[in-house]
Amino acid sequence: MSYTPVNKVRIVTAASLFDGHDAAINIMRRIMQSKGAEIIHLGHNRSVKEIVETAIEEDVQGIAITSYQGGHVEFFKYMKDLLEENGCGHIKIFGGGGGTILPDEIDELHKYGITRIYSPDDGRKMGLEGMIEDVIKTCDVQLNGKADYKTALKLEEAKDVRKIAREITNAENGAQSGVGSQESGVRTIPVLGITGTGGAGKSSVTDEIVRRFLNNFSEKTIAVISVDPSKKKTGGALLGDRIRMNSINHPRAYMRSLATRDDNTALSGAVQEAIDICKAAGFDFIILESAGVGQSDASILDYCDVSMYVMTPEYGAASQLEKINMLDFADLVCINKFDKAGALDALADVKKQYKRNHQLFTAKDADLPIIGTMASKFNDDGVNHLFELLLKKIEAKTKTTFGDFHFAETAKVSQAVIPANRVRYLSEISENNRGYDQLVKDQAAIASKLYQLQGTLKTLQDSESKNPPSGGRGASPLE
Ligand code: B12
Ligand SMILES: Nc1nc2c(ncn2[C@@H]2O[C@H](COP(=O)(O)OP(=O)(O)OP(=O)(O)O)[C@@H](O)[C@H]2O)c(=O)[nH]1
Ligand SMILES: [Mg+2]
Repeated sequence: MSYTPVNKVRIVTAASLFDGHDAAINIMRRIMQSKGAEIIHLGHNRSVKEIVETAIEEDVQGIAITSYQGGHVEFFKYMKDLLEENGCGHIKIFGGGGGTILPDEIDELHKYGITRIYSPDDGRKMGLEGMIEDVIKTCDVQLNGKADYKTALKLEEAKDVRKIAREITNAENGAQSGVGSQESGVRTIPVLGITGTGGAGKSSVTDEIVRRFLNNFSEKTIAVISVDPSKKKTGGALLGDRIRMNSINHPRAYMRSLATRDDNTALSGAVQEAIDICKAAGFDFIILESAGVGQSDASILDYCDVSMYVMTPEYGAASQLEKINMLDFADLVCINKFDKAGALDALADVKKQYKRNHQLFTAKDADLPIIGTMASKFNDDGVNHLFELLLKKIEAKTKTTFGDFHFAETAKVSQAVIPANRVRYLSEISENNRGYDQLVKDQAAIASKLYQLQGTLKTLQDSESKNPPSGGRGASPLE
């Protein structure tokens, strides 16, 4: 009979540094999710430091890794060392790497304190499900309670993220955090709520905002609370937002992923407490990312001071825009993936709809808080413009400034590295060249025929001049 965990099991998964072999860990994490676990997946090529920092910030029970790159003994031992050094030896480490991890190396790693490395033999005996049940059973421990760590946090972090993480775990599991909803002192700590359709680029935009915030305000700290959906069928969740967050591994940044734990919402029931905990910890700015939402969801508004709706140019027909609730309320609308065809038309349509919703019929298009962005492009002008508007909105709505900020004069409009009308440029060139090649071939065939005819004509003329027809006018062979 399959094992049903008593506690919510949260596990960080990744493939090791310099390792692109991610098929095995993707299989393992999907089985874990199907057994009700919440998986914070980091993808491949992840360093020990990134993985340990994530495990501590996310307050997980376990880390599960595949490693095929050959450096597994050093990799797993360093992971154990780093967890112990930071007072987090309770986080269990699991791994596998098929035949690349030899039996005596597995013994060595187990003796060192790695919870379990699974060999191909284990796979044969236990089956994939058996191995995963073993991982989940071992991780099925209660994490609630006061975090009492024996050593100070050695990782470079502006705050003791272990304690913040544990308070959020307590809130998620229904225990009182005791933080309350008041802000620390009289400071206003702005909360930006980001919502939008699934896959529109909410996390990518969040990452770009975090990067600009950390680069521009060298003393300020930021917390990101990111929500992804739980599956109704299994209770498990893929908390995948961290894959997009390349700027979050920073001493002044904290990130926590939350599963909705309810199939009908875009947010977790612990969101308000998580925000209060981050405020009490003294972060200067908090971003809340919701799970992907449909047209009607606007629940994020209850939790934030400034809200942003992220969508893409592919929303369907213009009439679909009339149904989107957030176009009534969002302080900023971000049309991401502006590199896609039809982006400029989408921008014009959304602006038209926004004007109707807000009765702003005489407003200038340029003054509307609707920006086209390409979050996947480095230093995108659209995102720069979005960040500038965001700071202005925060100041206007919460009277908070983070410090001096000089806006660089940018084009304010996203320019794709390859503009939409040039996306097919290379195939157009090759189509053109192939067409030209064909034309040359056809012309050459015609020329060759003509040449043959000309040759025949000449031969006949030559033979005629050598043997003129005797008497009278002979018929020319060409007549
Ligand atoms: C599939 C594969 C690839 C695919 C990877 C696809 C992908 N996205 O993952 C491709 C073709 C891309 C590839 C590329 C390369 N590969 Co390759 N690859 C393999 C192969 C055939 C299978 C690995 C695998 O995924 N197995 C499936 C898993 C589920 O089974 P398993 O490995 O037996 O693991 C068992 C347990 O350990 C356990 N387990 C494993 N992980 C985990 C994790 C957890 C949490 C748990 C609970 C259990 C568990 O589950 C299994 C149960 O039986 C192996 C050879 C082999 N036959 O094992 C080589 C192998 C790993 N590759 C190898 C090499 C060298 C490469 C390349 C460098 C080749 C090259 N020169 O380009 C590149 C590197 C790619 C990169 N960027 O890192 C070598 C590594 C040698 C070494 N380290 O000493 C191997 C061993 C082949 C060989 N004999 O030379 N590879
Ligand atoms: N073409 C293009 N792709 C982008 C852009 N921004 C993000 N993406 C890609 O879109 C995909 C989804 O991005 P995410 O940032 O994970 O989107 P999300 O809205 O957070 O997704 P969920 O949280 O799962 O709803 C990823 O593959 C990104 O790399 C962009 O400007 N242009
Ligand atoms: Mg996301």
